[in-house]
Amino acid sequence: MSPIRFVIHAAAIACLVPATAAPLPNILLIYADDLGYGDCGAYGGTHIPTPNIDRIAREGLRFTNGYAAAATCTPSRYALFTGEYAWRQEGTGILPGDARLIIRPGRTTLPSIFQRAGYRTGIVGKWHLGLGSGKIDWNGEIRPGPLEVGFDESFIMAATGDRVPCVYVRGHRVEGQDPADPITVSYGKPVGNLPTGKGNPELLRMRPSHGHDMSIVNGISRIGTMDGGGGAMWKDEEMADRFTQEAVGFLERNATKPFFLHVALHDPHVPRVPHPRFVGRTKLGPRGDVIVQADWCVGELLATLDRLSLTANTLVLLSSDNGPVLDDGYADGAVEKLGGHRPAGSLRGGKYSKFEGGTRVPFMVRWPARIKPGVSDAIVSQVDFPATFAALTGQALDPAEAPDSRDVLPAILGESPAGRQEVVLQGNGLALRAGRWKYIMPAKGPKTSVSTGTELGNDPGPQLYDLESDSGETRNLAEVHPGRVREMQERLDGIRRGDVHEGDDR
Ligand code: NG6
Ligand code: CA
Repeated sequence: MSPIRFVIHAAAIACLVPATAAPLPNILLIYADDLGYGDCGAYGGTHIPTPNIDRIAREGLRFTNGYAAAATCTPSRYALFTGEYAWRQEGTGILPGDARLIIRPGRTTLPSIFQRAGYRTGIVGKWHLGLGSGKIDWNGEIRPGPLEVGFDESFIMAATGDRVPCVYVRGHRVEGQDPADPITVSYGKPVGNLPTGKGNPELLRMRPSHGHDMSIVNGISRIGTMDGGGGAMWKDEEMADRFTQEAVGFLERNATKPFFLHVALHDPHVPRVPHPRFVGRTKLGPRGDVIVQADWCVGELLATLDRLSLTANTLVLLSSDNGPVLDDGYADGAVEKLGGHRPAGSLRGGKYSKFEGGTRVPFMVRWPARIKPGVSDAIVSQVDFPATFAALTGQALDPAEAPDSRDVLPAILGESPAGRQEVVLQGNGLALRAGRWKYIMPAKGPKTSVSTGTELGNDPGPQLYDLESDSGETRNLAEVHPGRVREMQERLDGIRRGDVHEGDDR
C-alpha cells in the first residue's frame, strides 16, 4: 500500500512551515562526471589530493552505499531530475550533442519542485539531456531546455566535452555566437571544413584511442562534426574556471533568497585537459590532475558559501553521475600512469558496468545547521532526490510525478540508518540490490569492454553476490541460492512492469 499522498501548492507551503522552524536550507548540488568511488581521499584514495571534497565529508555525512541510477551520464541525470528510472523510457541512453530534449516540459522535476517551494533555481555545467524539439538552430533560440524544465538560470554545455558543438549555451542562446559565422552541427554526414582527427592527426595535441576522430576543436578531435562558431568555441583548459565563475556569480546574486544550484562539473570526463596550473599536480597524468581541478572548483564554491555567510544553512550534496573509467577514448596516459590508485576503490567494474563500480559513487551531504557529521551505510539513490527534496520543502508528490523516487530524507539527514530496502541499478541491462544482496540479470555481450577495458557485468547466467561479505563481487552465489535468484528476478520483473513498487512490503 502506498501512503496517502496529496499535492500542496506553493502558496500553501508557507502556512505549513511553523514560524519557529529553521528556515529551509539553500541547496548546492555538486555533480562530478565519472568520479569513482575510490577517487577521493574521503573514500580512502591516497594518490590524488582532494582536501575540499574531503572537507564536505568531514563536516557532513558520508554515504557508503550511495548510488547513481545508471552507469552512464544521460540515464543517471534523467533519473536524478525526473525521479523516474531512465530504462522505463526509450531514447534515454547516451545522447549525441544535437539530440532533442528528453524531459517533457511541464513535468515535475527536481528543480521545479524547488521552484514550487519558492526557490531560485540554477544550473551550471554539463546538461546532456538534449535541447529543442527537433533540429536545433544553434544560431537562434534553443528551446526547450533547462529553462523549460525548472531552472530559472542556465549556463551549460549541451552534451559532453568530447562532443560537438564545443560552445556554451546561456539561457536559450549560444554564448558569444556571431551571426556572421553560423554554427552547423552534424552527427551524420560530415559538415564544415574543420580538419578532423582522422584526416589531420598531426594537428592533434591529444590522440584519440577509440572514436573521437572527427572535428578538431582546440587541438582535440571530437565526436561529431561542426562548422562555424569560431568566436564561441570553448577552451577546454578554461572550462573549470568558467563554470566556477558562473556558479560563484549565481551564489552572489542569490545570497539573500533560498536557492537550488546544480553545478555539474565536466571533470574528470574526457577529454581531460587541466588548466596549466593543475598540470603535474599528481603522478597520474591528466586524469589525476583534473580531479585536483574538480576539487579546486569545490573549494571555490565552499569558500564562497563561507564568504557569504551561507555555510550553516546550505545543504551541500556532492556525488557523481557514474563510476570511473580510464581509457574513455583518448590516449591520455590514464592507464599507464595509474600506479597504485584504485578509482573504484574495492569495487569491481566502473563506468558502463553493472558491477558496483558502475553506479556506487561518492555521495556526501553537509548541512551544518541540521546534519551531524558521520558515516551512513543507508542505501540511497540519486533517483530519490525529487521525493526527498519535496519532503524537505514540505511538499507531497502525486505518485505519477516521480514514480521511482522514494523519500529518504531521514537517511539524508542522518536521522535514520535506513534508506531504501532495494534499488535498481542500470548498466547495459539491469541489476537489483536488496539489502546485502545484489542480483545481476543474465545478459549477452562481452564480459569486458574492448575499448575501455571495464568489466561490464555481463554473463549468460544469473549472478548473485553478497555485498556484505564480498563487496568486490568476486563470488557468484547464484548456484548456491537458486531460490533467492528466482525471487529477485521476479521482484525486478515486477518493478519493471510497474506492478511492484520498491519499498512496498515484500
Ligand atoms: C561514449 C564515448 C565516451 C563518452 C561516453 C559518454 C566513444 C568511443 N565513447 O560513447 O568517450 O563520451 O560516450 O560518457 O565515443 S557519459 O559520462 O557522458 O555517459
Ligand atoms: Ca559521466
